Amino acid sequence: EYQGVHKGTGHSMYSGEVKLGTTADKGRRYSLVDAARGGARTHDMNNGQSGQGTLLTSRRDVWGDGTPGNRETAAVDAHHGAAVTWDYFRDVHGRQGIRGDGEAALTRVHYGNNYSNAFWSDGCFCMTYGDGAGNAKPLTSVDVAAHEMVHGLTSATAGLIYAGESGGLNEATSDIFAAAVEFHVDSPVDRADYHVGELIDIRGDGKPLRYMDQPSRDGRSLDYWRPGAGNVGVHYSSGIGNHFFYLLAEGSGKKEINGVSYDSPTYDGSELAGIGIDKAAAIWFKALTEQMTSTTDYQDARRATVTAAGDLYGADSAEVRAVAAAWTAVNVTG
Ligand code: ASN
Ligand code: ZN
Repeated sequence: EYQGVHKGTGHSMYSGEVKLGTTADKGRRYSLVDAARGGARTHDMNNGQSGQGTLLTSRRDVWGDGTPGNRETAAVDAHHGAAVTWDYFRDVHGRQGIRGDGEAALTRVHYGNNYSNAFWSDGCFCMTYGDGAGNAKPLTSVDVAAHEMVHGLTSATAGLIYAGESGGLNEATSDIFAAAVEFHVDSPVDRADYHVGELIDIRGDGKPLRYMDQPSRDGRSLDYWRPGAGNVGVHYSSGIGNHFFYLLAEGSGKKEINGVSYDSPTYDGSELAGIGIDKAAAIWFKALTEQMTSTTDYQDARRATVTAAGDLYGADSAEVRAVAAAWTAVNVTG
C-alpha cells in the first residue's frame, strides 16, 4: 500500500539526515504533508511574496541534499522544524498544535529574493522563510522555525500585543520555546544552546542573532528592565524576558553547556542557582496559556509566572522563590 502516510528521508542543511512525515497519492507521488502532525504542509513560494506557493512533491521519498543549492533542502529543514516543534508541545505540554485543535499551520519556504527574515502570520495561519541575503543561509534552522511557530501559539493564547512590553514578552516567548525545543531535540548536528539563530549567520559575522544569558551581547538588547523598556523595540525588550528565563533555568555566572560558554550577570549582584530548563519551560507555558493576556507587561509577567509556579510546585516551593529571584535579578521587582 503506497497511498497514505509515509516517513521520508530528508537531507537537511542544519540537522543532518532526518525523518520526514510525507504522504503518497494514488500515483505514488510523495508530498510534504505530515498527516501524523495535523496535516502540516510545506510549500515552495518560488521566490514570490503572495499566495500559498506550491506543495513540495517528489517521485522518490528522499528529499534535499544538505545544501542550499538544492531547492528541496530548505523545505526539509522547515518541515523538520515544524515537526519537532509540534512534537515538543504535544509530548512536553500536552498541546495538539498551535490552537490545541490538532490542526497544523502551513509552512512556506523560498519567500522572496535575498529575504533575510522569517515570520509568522495569523492571516494565513502560516510561517514563512526567506533564503537569506549575502552570507546568511536560509532561515530554516530548528530554533528559527520554533520561534516563528510559537508566535502562532502566543497569538492563539495570551495574545500579547506586538508592541511595548507585551511585544517584548511576545518575542521572549518565541525565543524561550525555541531554546526549549532545541534542548528537547538536542541534535548531535545542532547541539542545544541559549543562542537564537546561531546557524544562520544572519549578519555575516558568524555570530548568533540573540543571546539569552546576556542579551546585551548583541549590542542592543536589554539585560534588565528600566523605565522606557517598552520603547526599545520588541526584539530588544525581549532581552529582559530571555535573561529571566536563562537565569531561572541555569542560574547566574559562568557555565558551559554542550561546549558553549555562558556568563549571566544579575542586576543586584545576587547569585542564582537554576531550576533546570524543563521546570522553567513548564512555568512559562502555564503562565502564557493561563495567566497572561494581550496587555501583560513585565510586572504582570512576574505575577503570572509566580502564580504558575505556585500552581505547579506549591506556593511555598523553592521553584516559586527561584522565579521571584530571577525576576528581581533582571530588575523586575515585586
Ligand atoms: N523574524 C521576526 C520575528 O519573528 C519577524 C518579525 O519581525 N516579526 O520576530
Ligand atoms: Zn519573533
